[in-house]
Amino acid sequence: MAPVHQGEATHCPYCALQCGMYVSEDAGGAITITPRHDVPANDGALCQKGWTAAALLTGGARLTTPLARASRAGPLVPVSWDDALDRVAAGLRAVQDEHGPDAAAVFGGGGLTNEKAYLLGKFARVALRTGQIDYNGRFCMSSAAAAANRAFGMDRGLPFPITDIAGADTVMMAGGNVAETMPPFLRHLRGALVVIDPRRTRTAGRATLHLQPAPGTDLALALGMLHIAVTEGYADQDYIAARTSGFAEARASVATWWPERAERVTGVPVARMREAVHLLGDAGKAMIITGRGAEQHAKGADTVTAYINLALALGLPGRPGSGYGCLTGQGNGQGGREHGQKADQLPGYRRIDDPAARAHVAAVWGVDPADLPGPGRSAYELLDALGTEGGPKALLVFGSNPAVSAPRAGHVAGRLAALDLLVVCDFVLSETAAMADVVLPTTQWAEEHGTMTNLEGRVLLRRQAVAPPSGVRSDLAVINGLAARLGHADGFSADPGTVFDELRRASAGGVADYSGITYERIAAGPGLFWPVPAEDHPGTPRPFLDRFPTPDGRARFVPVDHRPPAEDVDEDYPYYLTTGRVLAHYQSGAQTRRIAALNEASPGPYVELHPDLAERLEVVSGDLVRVSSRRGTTEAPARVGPAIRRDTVFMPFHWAGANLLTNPALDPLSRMPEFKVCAVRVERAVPDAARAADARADRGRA
Ligand SMILES: Nc1nc2c(c(=O)[nH]1)N[C@H]1C(S)=C(S)[C@@H](COP(=O)(O)OP(=O)(O)OC[C@H]3O[C@@H](n4cnc5c(=O)[nH]c(N)nc54)[C@H](O)[C@@H]3O)O[C@H]1N2
Ligand SMILES: Nc1nc2c(c(=O)[nH]1)N[C@H]1C(S)=C(S)[C@@H](COP(=O)(O)OP(=O)(O)OC[C@H]3O[C@@H](n4cnc5c(=O)[nH]c(N)nc54)[C@H](O)[C@@H]3O)O[C@H]1N2
Ligand code: SF4
Ligand SMILES: [Mo]
Repeated sequence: MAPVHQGEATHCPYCALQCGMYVSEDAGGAITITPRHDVPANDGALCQKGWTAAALLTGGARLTTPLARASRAGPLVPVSWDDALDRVAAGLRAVQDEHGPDAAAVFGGGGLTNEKAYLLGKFARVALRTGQIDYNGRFCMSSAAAAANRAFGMDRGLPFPITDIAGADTVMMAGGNVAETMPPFLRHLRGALVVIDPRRTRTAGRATLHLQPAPGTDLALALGMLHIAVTEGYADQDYIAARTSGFAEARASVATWWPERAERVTGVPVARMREAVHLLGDAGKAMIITGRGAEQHAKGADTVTAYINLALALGLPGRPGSGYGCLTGQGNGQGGREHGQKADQLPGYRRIDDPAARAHVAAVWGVDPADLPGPGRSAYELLDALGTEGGPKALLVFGSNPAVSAPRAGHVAGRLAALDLLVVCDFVLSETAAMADVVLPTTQWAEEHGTMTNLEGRVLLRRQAVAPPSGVRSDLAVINGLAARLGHADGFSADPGTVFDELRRASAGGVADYSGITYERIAAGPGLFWPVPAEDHPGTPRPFLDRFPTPDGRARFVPVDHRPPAEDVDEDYPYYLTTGRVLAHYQSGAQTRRIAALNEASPGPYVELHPDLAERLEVVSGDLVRVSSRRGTTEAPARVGPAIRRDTVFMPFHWAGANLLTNPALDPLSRMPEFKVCAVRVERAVPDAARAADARADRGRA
């Protein structure tokens, strides 16, 4: 039977699983989404965000005309594209003339295609000649990336196909809640599952074993588990001798981390730690996977390193069917960190401070290597510097909503307001776009071609399936239009295929080598695993099988030690706040809060707390509670239940509120902020109506 034509084969707009889907449009303009079976990550499944993704293509929330303000205090009003782009170019030129090239800054996103991320990085370095570019992936992957680079010489989220996970006898998931963040991932979890999370999440509910540490204590937990593995003879001496360096130092670093000490720090009973080590160590094939829960800490890179040390001691990385990996988050979180929108990076996962890398990329770009700027500020440091003496005075945002998603967001909103010029490219009026001087309306996923690199490092083709509304332009066309106005009529094509061909050349010879990938090659099947150094190269599904891409070919143990959270609990702020995600909403919620079905599923923020704490506060589910940290205060309804530790409260960050509280303390290596733990005070809040009634009663008595 001939296959039924189901529309264009493309991929979901949201997370790094990049589920395959068909998108079709009928004569009346109605758009239908159906899952694909030829993409191993989802194999016919989608989550509710994927199913409802078409709602934003057609709905009234869509921006379809450029907007600008007549004055800083005036409202955003429709303007023509020429007017909008002229204003942006003039504003950029004005701040750079007065304060130098670094007065203009760029903030990118891990949702952008490889082509966009590449062209944005080139635009910053060549057209603006600014070093001030970073992106939201700094808030996402940076700790795992830094740790993987340090240990393996390469950061590819999963250095094996996702389908390998199904063959593992044991998977340890540290700080990942895939049942909500990538539901089709669950189908790949077939063996024993060990979940490490301060909350008994939906993922933990499926686990063989759930370890429930205090937020910010994974490092001690991993050190304790390595201590157990070593003392109980689970260290794989043959593997350690053949494939690694530095084991003696790592072993010495856990000598004093006897499990009882780790129990005192984490709250996880010694017996549970032992059980976890046995499940991993006795398995024929085993994997350790970290998510944001373990990584988004001021010690995130060392925490991931401690989990990698455990994996190396057990002989997992590079062994078929076993390994260490991290859950890349955003749709193109992987590719977005490879091609140059990161402050310290050039395309192909090259370092911007490496003279050979600068020479190679400068030659592709046709510029003098000496003219390429050096490394710039990391994401939070960049946002924190906006509008300050010596900091950027103009900011272009492509694919992020930092007014909601950045740590200490109240302060960040103040910095955004202090700019001379804020420009946001988006297809909805996000909270950040609503603050902008100029808003540029862009095309979306299903309206454009481009490549995405999923959590496995598989480079996929995202195909155009529907026509964009008139009035919008692609991000590439926006960059092209701005570059032309800044004197670069050439070198910034608006055609994704042309940009991809240049990206291939720029990445050639780098760690993330895409030079052998063509649209034709990835159009036929479910993508190619990088590196792909030649057009006849089959791609690299498992890059660590024979050697690690370090100078000596060995993976490196790096000794690390535990330290408390940057802000620990005390008398004034006696509880830990941790933050994360719910199934129905995506990130800052800019997209999903505009979709009715998702709002119905998850209508608003909440504070999850333990029944013991609820009793102390005299609140029941649904009562408003006030949560305060040293940085801000927010209120949300309580959700009371025994799934969370007594000393911890949880808030999703999809609504403004959670990030008014979070601590921007940064990891020294990755510059990751401490989203996953800060100290808070929790009180019963008096609803406005009750407060007003009390005030009336008081007046009545007076
Ligand atoms: N529905 C939905 N799916 C998404 C996204 C989304 O916004 N919504 N975003 C995508 C992106 S960009 C990302 S990065 C991924 C993130 O995917 P995950 O890492 O799975 O998501 P989070 O909910 O941020 O964090 C996971 C868990 O970490 C736990 N946690 C908190 N503190 C700690 C700690 O100190 N230690 C440990 N071990 N665990 C802790 C939280 O309780 C939470 O359950 O999801 C992707 N998928
Ligand atoms: N408290 C707390 N805060 C967190 C986290 C946490 O766990 N806790 N997680 C952090 C993590 S892991 C991440 S990844 C960040 C994400 O947070 P953000 O960076 O704010 O990500 P999004 O909400 O996805 O914002 C993307 C914006 O870009 C738009 N957009 C999407 N695709 C495109 C495109 O192709 N072009 C253009 N021009 N625009 C586009 C969307 O409409 C949306 O407005 O949040 C971080 N913040
Ligand atoms: S799991 Fe991720 S990629 Fe798959 S449908 Fe949901 S949001 Fe989209
Ligand atoms: Mo993320």
